[in-house]
Amino acid sequence: MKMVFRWYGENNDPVTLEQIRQIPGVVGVVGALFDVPVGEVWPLEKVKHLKEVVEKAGLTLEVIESVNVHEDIKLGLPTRERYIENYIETIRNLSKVGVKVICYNFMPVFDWMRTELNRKLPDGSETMEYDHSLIENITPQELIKRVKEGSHGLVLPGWEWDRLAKLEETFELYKEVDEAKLFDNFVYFLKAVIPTCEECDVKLAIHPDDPPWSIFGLPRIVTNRENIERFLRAVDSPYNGITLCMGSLGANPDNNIPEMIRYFGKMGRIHFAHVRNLKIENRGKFYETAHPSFCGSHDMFEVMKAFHDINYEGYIRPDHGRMIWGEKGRPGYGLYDRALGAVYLLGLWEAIGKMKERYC
Ligand SMILES: [Mn+2]
Repeated sequence: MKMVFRWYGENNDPVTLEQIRQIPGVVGVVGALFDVPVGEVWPLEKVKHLKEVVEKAGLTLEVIESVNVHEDIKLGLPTRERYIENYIETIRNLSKVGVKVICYNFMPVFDWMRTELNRKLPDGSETMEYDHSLIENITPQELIKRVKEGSHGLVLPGWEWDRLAKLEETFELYKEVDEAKLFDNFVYFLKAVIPTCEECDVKLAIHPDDPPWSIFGLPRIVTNRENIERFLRAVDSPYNGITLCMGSLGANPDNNIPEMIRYFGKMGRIHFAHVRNLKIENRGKFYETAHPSFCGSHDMFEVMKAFHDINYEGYIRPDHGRMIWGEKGRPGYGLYDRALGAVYLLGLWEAIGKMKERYC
């Protein structure tokens, strides 16, 4: 297992590479280019520069999150061909600098979704919350406004305000796209890009839908074991894999996370993992907690044990953390709580390994 940490890039992240380098056990960053519009090719020069900056700080850049998929591909429009070609070109460019895994998602219109970005917890920390009953009572436009106001002026990943400005138009187009159609469009995309992944030795790792259910009537198809297995089998290549994000899948109590890790791990399809905890208050309502088991609804020991048992050799990163110790920054992506999370997960990993070696 390789512990990595998400970083938003020079002049785009209040957290520095030097700080990340000092978190014990973190070997690399999960990076991205944020100044390339969705659907365009990531230029080789820019990718090379990012790699150099990261390596100069003593860290690796082997995972990219995310290369976002253009809406026309998800909608299955004729214009998708151009965007698929661009995606293939981006895969090639990333392979040239040693990138091994690309995380992406196939969520219509919205990326990850929260209804409150700065909920105050009793200990004074701030965290993100999702409440489905709220989603049912506001318009997508109102939701976007809410997220924008809570983001402290920083662009959030997957929430490009320009793109979201054309919301009515996009919703209109999705009237023709149900889950079955979206699935077909997804498989079409995979069939087109996976051969290049095989050739370049870059693994695709889809991020599950967050939260793992439909919002605003839009279809969502990466939400549980059954539908994940379906597209893994539809394009049956080890390069067609997943990012096991337990924060996303784990918002639905019907998803058994350790069981999913064992199941997809045995298939050899988990290439990247987001490991974090959350507290489910009732079905459809949860907030993000610190990583330890006693803080949330998940047993993190069982999660890390499942990874250990499958001899997981891929990448893991701590996920959204709370804002603590007065830190100001991008919601979910402060330094301190994620650093505590990384070290906690590494502690579990060490204990599980040594228990097996010495006492079993
Ligand atoms: Mn995630």
